[in-house]
Amino acid sequence: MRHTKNADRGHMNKWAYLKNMIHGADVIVEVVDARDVERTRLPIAEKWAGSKRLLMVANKKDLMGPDAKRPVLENKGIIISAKNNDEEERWRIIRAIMARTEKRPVRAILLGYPNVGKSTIINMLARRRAAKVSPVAGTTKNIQWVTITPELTLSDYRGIFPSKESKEELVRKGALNAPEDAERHAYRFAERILANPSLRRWIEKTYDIDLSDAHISEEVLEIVAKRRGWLLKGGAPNLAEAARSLVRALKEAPAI
Ligand SMILES: Nc1nc2c(ncn2[C@@H]2O[C@H](COP(=O)(O)OP(=O)(O)OP(=O)(O)O)[C@@H](O)[C@H]2O)c(=O)[nH]1
Ligand SMILES: [Mg+2]
Repeated sequence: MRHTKNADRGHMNKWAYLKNMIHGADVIVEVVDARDVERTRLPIAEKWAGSKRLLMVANKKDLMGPDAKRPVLENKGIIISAKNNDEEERWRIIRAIMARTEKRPVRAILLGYPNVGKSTIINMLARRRAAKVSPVAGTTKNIQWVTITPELTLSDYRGIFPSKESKEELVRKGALNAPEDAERHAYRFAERILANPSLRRWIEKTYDIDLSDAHISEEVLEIVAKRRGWLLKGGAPNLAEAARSLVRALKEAPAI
């Protein structure tokens, strides 16, 4: 009994804490993935923030495929590529944040799915390596306030996602690391690759392989393993290694 009660309270606390953070901030920057805006939004945070204080920033523009449509953003949101450290983009974000409130100085918080690039945005705005960045989801653990201008202080926040989200969806979005489950996920991804011509072309280019003879997921993994020389002792392709590689590579795919 007691155990259940505590677990429930722990769950409540996580969201109550977030709600508190949102209420304490002047502006909430919702960072989404430019390749999949609709499915990387955070409805609960949007609701708690209210549209007036909310700025939507779609990151990883550089990973969008050539035929990708320009994402539709709420409320004059901004599309960027934080990795490029572009000074003009930097000012566009700062101005947009300042425009969301009349308060000075401004305290803003960055929210978003794990791995969408919140810490990269902090570093771009701070023009220095203020926050730790890595391709591993869940890198940021603590709140860290960084001074951007005399009138703007910013913090990122640990990556969050709705509690109903499935593990597979999270892995696909790069929001969950699942090395132990890589194989299972990779088989599903391989199905997507076979079904989606532009994704297929991208994988062929990335691994320098030809998938025209591949019809089932296992064949995709086999071709990847052979091309990379990942073989087991008897010479059979190391599908587990190929699976892990594929899951990693897909974080950079044009369509996620
Ligand atoms: N291609 C590309 N990669 C990016 C961009 N911005 C960030 N990344 C990469 O995305 C990965 C995650 O970046 P982080 O800034 O650590 O993401 P985060 O949202 O802070 O992640 P958590 O702290 O884990 O929630 C890193 O490998 C970054 O280099 C971008 O504009 N383009
Ligand atoms: Mg981070």
